[in-house]
Amino acid sequence: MGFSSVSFILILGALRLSAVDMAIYTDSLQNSWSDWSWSCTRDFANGSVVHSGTNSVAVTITNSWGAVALNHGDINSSSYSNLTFWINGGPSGGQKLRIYAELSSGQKPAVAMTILAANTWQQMTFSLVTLGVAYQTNFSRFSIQDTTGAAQPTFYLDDIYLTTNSATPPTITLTSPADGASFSAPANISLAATVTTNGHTISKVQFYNGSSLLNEDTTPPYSYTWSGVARGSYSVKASVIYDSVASQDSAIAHITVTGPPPPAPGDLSPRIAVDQFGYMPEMSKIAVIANPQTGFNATNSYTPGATLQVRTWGSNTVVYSGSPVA
Ligand SMILES: [Ca+2]
Repeated sequence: MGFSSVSFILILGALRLSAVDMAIYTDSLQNSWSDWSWSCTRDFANGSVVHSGTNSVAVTITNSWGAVALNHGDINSSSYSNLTFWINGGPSGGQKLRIYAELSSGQKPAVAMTILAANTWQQMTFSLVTLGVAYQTNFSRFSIQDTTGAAQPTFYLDDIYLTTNSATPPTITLTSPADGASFSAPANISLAATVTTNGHTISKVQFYNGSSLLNEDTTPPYSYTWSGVARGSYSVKASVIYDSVASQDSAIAHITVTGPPPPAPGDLSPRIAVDQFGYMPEMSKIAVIANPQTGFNATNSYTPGATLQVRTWGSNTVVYSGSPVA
């Protein structure tokens, strides 16, 4: 067991170290990216205006809303932070373009691009968060599109990459309650967490009891008072949601709420006790809920509450709980 655990950690470490940028275009399309452009002419082996190497992509928009679009099978974008490329406005310059990305499940809003300068290479970098495709399993396409509704002069693209997500994720610390803390029932438990953003955009902090969401807080200080907690053992944690969709959990605090046990069955009212009758203790028993109208006990009645429980007499353990049905 120990050997397996160590091996697993080493494999994870190797994977992290091997993370690299993904080339989309260098001197040709790379890594199975393919041309899904429309309403434009494009030459993926243009040799006349090149940023690096021997070739660039020459693009001429020929009709309104034409676009150079590059497509790939579903990519898990969690490994990447930015889409970056070099672009040159060619002899004319002045092209007005926008960029938008797509998941295989749908298109994301477009982002305007700076108007291209003539005969000048400039690097444009768009974060996957801005493009709406960060931390997704099905990032599949991006398009650089005309925004004028008309043909546009030739421009050039080169060195198109998805760059590795090397950013440190945020950290979150559950500052309250402490692990191992004990409370008296009914408890009002203060949950609080601090977040180190590490440059990320924080959406909110969520507080959980096990897998059940208790509450969430969008502004620091992140806190919530969990009220009226009954006796029992609980595992609570905080989770930070960042960059719209990514999350990071705090350590779990294991807490105990102590208090007197629920009253013995004899203290409950109204109640029905099913006697063992002193024989056949393994047999199933039937409890009769009655509201006699005549006879010796006509003055007695029973109205069931919202919940009926069956308890073991000695330990008072609830072995069955249900709601009465008319
Ligand atoms: Ca090149």
